[in-house]
Amino acid sequence: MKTKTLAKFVSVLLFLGSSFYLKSSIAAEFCSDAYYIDVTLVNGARWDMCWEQRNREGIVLHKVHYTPKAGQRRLILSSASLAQIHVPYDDNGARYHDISDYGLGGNYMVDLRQTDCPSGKLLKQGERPVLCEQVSASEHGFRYQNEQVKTEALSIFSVSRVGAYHYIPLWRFYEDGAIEPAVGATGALQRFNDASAEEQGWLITPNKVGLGHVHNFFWKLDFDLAGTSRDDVIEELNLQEQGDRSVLKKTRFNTEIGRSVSPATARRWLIRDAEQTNSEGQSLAYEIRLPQSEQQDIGPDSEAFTHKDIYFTTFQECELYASHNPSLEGCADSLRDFVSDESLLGADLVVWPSTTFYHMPRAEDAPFMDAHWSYISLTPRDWHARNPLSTSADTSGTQLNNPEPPVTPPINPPVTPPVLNPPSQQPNGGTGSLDYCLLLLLVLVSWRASRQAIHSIDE
Ligand SMILES: [Ca+2]
Ligand SMILES: [Ca+2]
Ligand SMILES: [Ca+2]
Ligand SMILES: [Cu+2]
Repeated sequence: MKTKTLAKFVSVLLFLGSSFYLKSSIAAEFCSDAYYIDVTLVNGARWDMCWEQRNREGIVLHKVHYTPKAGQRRLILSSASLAQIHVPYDDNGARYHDISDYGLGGNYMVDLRQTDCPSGKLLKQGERPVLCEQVSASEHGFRYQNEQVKTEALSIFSVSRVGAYHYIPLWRFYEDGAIEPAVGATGALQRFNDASAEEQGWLITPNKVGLGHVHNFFWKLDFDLAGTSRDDVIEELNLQEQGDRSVLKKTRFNTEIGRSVSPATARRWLIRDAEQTNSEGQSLAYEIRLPQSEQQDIGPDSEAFTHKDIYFTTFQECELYASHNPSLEGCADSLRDFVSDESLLGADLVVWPSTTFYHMPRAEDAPFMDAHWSYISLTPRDWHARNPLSTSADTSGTQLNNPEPPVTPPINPPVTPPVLNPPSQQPNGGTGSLDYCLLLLLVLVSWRASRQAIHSIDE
């Protein structure tokens, strides 16, 4: 009896020891424990990564790994950070390059309080709490008949004060592998003029114009899909009209290039591992979309890096910022010249997406303005062979040729007398009826709620 208890005790000790060893050995793989984030979400998906604080970029993430529920742990991003916040003003009185010329880290980084990070964990750089790690409900779940799943997302954010602005770089990591890099901008307006400048902004009090400006956000994403850096390829997808059909065109880029959004062709980009596949033989890929393409900043020739929305380059150690990059030892000054005709084949690729927010001040921006959010979208495409959140058998599309819709006998339209004056109340069920209004209201409310869920950060 005694030996049995002792053996049990020893085996428990061994188990605890080995799991501790395993965990710390993974952390020690790329960084020390203090800079290692390792979170398993409610349905079993896990995200782990290292972080670093730099004077210019602020928080830089390294070795971002995703493990789907009961799936394989794979590297997605070797490093990820913001690479510029470019803020040209309508009156041309200032054209800020906030990251390269000021910075998001060092003295610009704001120390966080626990109240800034409700039910989250503050991560410290030395003694300074600079990063908040939170887990919250996400809208990436699903429902089908009786099956329903609620999901969570891991959020990581910091706050930097640059001039009158507070920037909130935020990374959201979802249970299905999606990543949403975002930046919130709040604080106070930076520049004003009198009423004579009304065409370069907005009168926010009788003789005070808040000057209009653009925030161009650039990210530097070094994808090394599945841990291999030299077998990733870039493709652009465009949906083109051909008669009554739409055709999906895929174009592979073999040399460095800058590209722009194209809402009319639903343009998006894929970074795809040319070697490694999921269990169904499909290439592991991430899809990159720039959903906030309602506005673009195409600046003067001196700011040619604004002329494209996304750039694909080969990795160069000295290429750090989208603009005002230190041109030491022959390194180029901006994204425009990072694109230097180098071959993307067999190279370590870097993706530089951007998004634009035109900030037209309003009376409500004083004394402090609400956080306005800019974001891009990175979604797994065939990273899994099926939705990792469901265990149900897949019975969809078993008949690949979609059956013809059942033929219904033609109905002779009922003869109705012409109505001279439109009825004051619409018949039930038609557009404009109460049912329709209720439905629209419901859709609007749930859309607002889901948007708020993404971006609710208590400042
Ligand atoms: Ca790869
Ligand atoms: Ca290059
Ligand atoms: Ca790469
Ligand atoms: Cu602004």
